[in-house]
Amino acid sequence: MGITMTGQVVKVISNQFFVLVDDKIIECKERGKLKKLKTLPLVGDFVVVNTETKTIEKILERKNMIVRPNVANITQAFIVTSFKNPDFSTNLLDKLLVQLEINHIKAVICLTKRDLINNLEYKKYQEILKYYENLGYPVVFNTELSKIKKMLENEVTVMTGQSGAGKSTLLNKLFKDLNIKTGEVSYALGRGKHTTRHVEIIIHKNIKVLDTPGFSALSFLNYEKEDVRDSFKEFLKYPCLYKDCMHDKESECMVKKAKDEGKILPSRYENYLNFLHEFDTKKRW
Ligand SMILES: Nc1nc2c(ncn2[C@@H]2O[C@H](COP(=O)(O)OP(=O)(O)OP(=O)(O)O)[C@@H](O)[C@H]2O)c(=O)[nH]1
Ligand SMILES: [Mg+2]
Ligand SMILES: [Zn+2]
Repeated sequence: MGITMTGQVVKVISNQFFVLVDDKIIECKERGKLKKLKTLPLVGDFVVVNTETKTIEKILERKNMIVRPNVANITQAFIVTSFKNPDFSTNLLDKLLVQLEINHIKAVICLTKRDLINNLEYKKYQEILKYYENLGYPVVFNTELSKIKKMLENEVTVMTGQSGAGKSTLLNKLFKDLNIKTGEVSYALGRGKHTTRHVEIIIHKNIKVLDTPGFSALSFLNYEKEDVRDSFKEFLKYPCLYKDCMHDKESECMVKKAKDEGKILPSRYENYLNFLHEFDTKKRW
């Protein structure tokens, strides 16, 4: 019957699951048992595998899980955000931050392509970036390699952000002479651009990083409006008369007052309202 061992899923390609057991990658299938339960293994999942039949027998309890990218058991996310190509978007940034807040995952804002904007353009962003930093989100540039490496130590970090933002480029710079144990990183070369096709864990000493395919849109699980509201951490500093205030059409709203007084970044409040109103049109977010 073979033996069962515990390992971590490091790559999934359609229904092939690459599981790291000790120092070896075992290519596994699952026997349909898990599919019936509608819980297929995700990259990052700890699973019990039968090393002889090469089947996944069981998924161990997840610490957390997010969608787009579809990964489990992460401790930190790097939101890779370019100033240009693709353009900086506070909307995407805030959407990702909400998702991470709801799942209690630490977020780091990692900026790329500073070289594509001039100092004058950069000035516009400085205030915005300071605001996020004050909220407790560290801000780093993709050129600060040793600082980034330190931040990755002893964490399971997912690189997330728009397609083309520079996630894979950063990882290549970080691990130049890395002999990746998890097998080769797969990139498709197209028009001078690397495009990641699937999520994969890169393991290097005490660092685990997940490279992920970028996205151009985001979808979320069924969250509650209230969870989205409470993910905007700064709103909590301005308690409203009514505890269930959604800071929308209500009068005597302290959040709106703070926004009018310039204490809340306008784009943060605007993005919040956009997200809130998406609930009304889509009934889910
Ligand atoms: N000028 C400039 N170009 C960069 C920088 N970082 C990445 N690039 C370029 O941006 C393009 C896209 O980078 P990738 O690393 O493939 O982007 P990605 O986020 O992995 O994209 P997906 O895999 O599609 O999600 C490449 O041509 C890189 O050379 C940067 O800091 N400055
Ligand atoms: Mg990539
Ligand atoms: Zn309010």
